[in-house]
Amino acid sequence: MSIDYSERIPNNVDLSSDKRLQRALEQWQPAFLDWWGDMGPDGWQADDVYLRTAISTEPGGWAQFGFVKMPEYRWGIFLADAVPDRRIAFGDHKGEPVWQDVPGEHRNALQRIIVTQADTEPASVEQQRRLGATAPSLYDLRNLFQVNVEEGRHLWAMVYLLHRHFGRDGREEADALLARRAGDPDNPRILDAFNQPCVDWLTFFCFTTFTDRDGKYQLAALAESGFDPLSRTCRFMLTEEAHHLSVGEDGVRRVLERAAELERLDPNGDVRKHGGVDFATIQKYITYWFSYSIDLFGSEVSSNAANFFASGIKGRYREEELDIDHVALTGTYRMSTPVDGRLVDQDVPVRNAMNELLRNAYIEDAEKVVVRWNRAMEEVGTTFRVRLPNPRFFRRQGLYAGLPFDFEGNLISAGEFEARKTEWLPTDADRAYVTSLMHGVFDHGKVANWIAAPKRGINKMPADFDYVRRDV
Ligand code: BYC
Ligand code: FE
Ligand code: FE
Repeated sequence: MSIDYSERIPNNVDLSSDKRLQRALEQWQPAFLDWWGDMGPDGWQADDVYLRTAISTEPGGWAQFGFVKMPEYRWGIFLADAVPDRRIAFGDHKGEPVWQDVPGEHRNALQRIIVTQADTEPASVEQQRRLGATAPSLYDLRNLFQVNVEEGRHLWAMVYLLHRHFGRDGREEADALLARRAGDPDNPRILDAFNQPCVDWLTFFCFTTFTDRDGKYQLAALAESGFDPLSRTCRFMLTEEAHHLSVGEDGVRRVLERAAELERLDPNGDVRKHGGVDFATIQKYITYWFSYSIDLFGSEVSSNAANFFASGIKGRYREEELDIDHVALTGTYRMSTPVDGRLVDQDVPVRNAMNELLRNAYIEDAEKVVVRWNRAMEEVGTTFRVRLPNPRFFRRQGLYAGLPFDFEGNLISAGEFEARKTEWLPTDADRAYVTSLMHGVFDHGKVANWIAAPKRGINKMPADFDYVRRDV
């Protein structure tokens, strides 16, 4: 379906046919723009940035590239096309027609999920707002801003659902989404990864690899939803998400490749001496963000998740297309559970293990990223290999929260964890070192010393294209 760009709020949901809704969203729009001005990218707001904008929801043909000033980006409301005669694919309502409106009995749960999803989008923009000043190249600067405007659009996607389907509560929640702040102790964002600082580019690349990847899996699970407007909006968001993941994966790969290059230059393989990020530090950043990101799947054993599944609100990854038991009332899932200082296998009803199943799908995908990074390391002739920690390591949510596990997932003493944690996690000194490397590089074709140049550009443009034109 094509998108109407003549409207104040571009959309493909026939917004003008519902004047009340249109007016309410047109009132929220200036508040969003104020938020973008206050909490969006710090600087560059008056500059031309080479951005893609969605022009239709057709697969493949939706992106239009051109120079845009960020505050003039056309944020809008885009749903993927409806699937005719779509049926609920799982849970207690399996086989029933999907809902176009919110069923009363599932209203609270749906609202909570939508608010939680929505909250992450502006949070990430806030976390990343000062990165522009230290971008390693104009190419990277542009990618940062592309991710930021699209996260802003994802907020619009959820706010539309809140306004359209949740009445006054929904409008209040939409306002609260512009009031919470990432990292603010008094009014923080909902999920903990979204309150962590993201002030250097190695963190940004780890965040887009691992935390945006949680977005991919959560959105995929919500794309299975029996609430059809949520499913359709998530399906379209997923098409945008792919770019965020590639920005992260490619970014980390370039930092690794540069480390390998500098390692070769030095007789002792000392990467830091040549101004690069050494492998040990890159590994620690990866470890940290992987652990924070797997926390985002919630508790291993969760009655919330069981209810979401039973009611048809949130499915598993590829629920509908996989040949699995879509009712899941009978199976059990074996979970390694800490009991009195040791790990014991316990069987839990499979519906209660839905968070863990989604996390497992995510981890499998993250392992593939690691395989690709390590293939690149092999190709450049270094012996270093990236590894993901055991999912029990360094957790704040769920069964393993706060317990001392080593990198391999063995339960150790609290004292041993304290003594060894600097082997696994970034120290203040590591962070200070990474921060010391961060200086903006904005000259044509130039790239910071600590990262390899990009292999190719955006939209078939050269890698050294001036993707951001400073208004000087
Ligand atoms: N931090 O049964 P539990 C994205 C809370 S990323 C803090 O364990 P449940 C993006 C939980 O809320 C995708 N609190 O979990 C990426 C609950 O609190 P209440 C975001 C946490 O409910 C990058 C309590 O612990 N989308 O799009 O089964 C850039 C016990 O709940 C955390 C979604 O998350 C945490 N990590 O599942 C931009 C999808 N984990 O209610 C964007 C929507 C749990 O008792 N959310 N808690 O006060 C959900 O489906 C679920 O809320 C969760 C948690 C999967 C997050
Ligand atoms: Fe997003
Ligand atoms: Fe994203």
